[in-house]
Amino acid sequence: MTSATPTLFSRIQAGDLQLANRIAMAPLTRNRSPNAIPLAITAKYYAQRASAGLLITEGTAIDPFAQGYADVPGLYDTEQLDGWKKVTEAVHERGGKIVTQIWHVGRISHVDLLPESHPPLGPSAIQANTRTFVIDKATGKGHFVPVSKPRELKLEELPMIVHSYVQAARNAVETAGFDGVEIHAANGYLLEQFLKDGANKRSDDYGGSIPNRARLLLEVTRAVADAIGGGKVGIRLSPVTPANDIVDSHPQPVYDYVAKKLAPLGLAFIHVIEGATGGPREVEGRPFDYAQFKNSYRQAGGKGVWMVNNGYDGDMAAKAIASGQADMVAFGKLYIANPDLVERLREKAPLNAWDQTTFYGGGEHGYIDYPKLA
Ligand code: 8OZ
Repeated sequence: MTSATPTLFSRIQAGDLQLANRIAMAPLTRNRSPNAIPLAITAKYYAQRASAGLLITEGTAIDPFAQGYADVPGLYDTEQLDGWKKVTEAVHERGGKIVTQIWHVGRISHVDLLPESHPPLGPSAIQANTRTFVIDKATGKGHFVPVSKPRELKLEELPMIVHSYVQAARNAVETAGFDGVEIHAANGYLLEQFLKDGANKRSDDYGGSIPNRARLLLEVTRAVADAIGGGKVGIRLSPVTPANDIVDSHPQPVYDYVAKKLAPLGLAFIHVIEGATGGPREVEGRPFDYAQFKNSYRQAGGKGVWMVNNGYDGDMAAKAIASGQADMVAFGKLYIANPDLVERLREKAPLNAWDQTTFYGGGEHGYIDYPKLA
């Protein structure tokens, strides 16, 4: 049997997940979960977007030390999981599929966001030159502040970090009803901080060589895959993003190594941010060969769906799928503004413009009030 060239609207199997099309909603931080609990408007927001082949939730903290921004949801206590259960039920009622992004921010946090004003946790005690979002308790207004100086995680604390990812993944699938998880290993957060030599200056088994720096990321991914099944697990990677002050001196061999080691884990998808997250697709001084990265994965036997992201429009996405450069495309800002993005792309209908002022924090406006096509 011959199969026709796939389009954005062709079905696809991603590990255990049967997806109706190749359009994903990218993970998008929205800061609308006070006390880390997803609200009813969050269920409505995701349900409105359920025609996506796959919804990937906003980054969701795996434990209290994983929190780095105000009003980000969690996966570590009952009320949070009850809130998420309503989200997954609403999405499933509309025939959608939803995974949650499991997230530890590492050094990108602020003492005001952490238990007992604890410093953020990082591979090394190096403060990032970036900011996080806090909400002033007195006025209720959000604003950006520099992140705090982290403390170096001790070698004997690392198994606890792995355990925390595993527990969050189990909670997500077994209690909250998610179809799987995406491990957040991108955008300058904990797993990428260990991976990249700009943030990791350790001299133990988790620093120095590429295998050492990749160790935590791979231990977490293996443990999560063992716990819930690799076919329910994706991972997000950003080889050259400058987001959150992250850099590696030689990203290509780092990511080719990671690709080879991920290949045997039977993952559902590999989600790659091409370029600077939410910004230019080319980053000055940081060349990277994405085709080589993908080949490294395929040549090592990796069968997961290759999902790409960053600045795609409908035409670029269609070309990426038709050419085989990618199996799926994740859209971020377009999904904030277009709940029915699948239908709009299919009909080549005009797209709503997004309103940047309502991305982070606030309520229904800019969240669940973008119109669908008539
Ligand atoms: C924007 C604002 C806060 C967090 C990421 C989780 O970049 C984020 C994030 C994005 O992955």
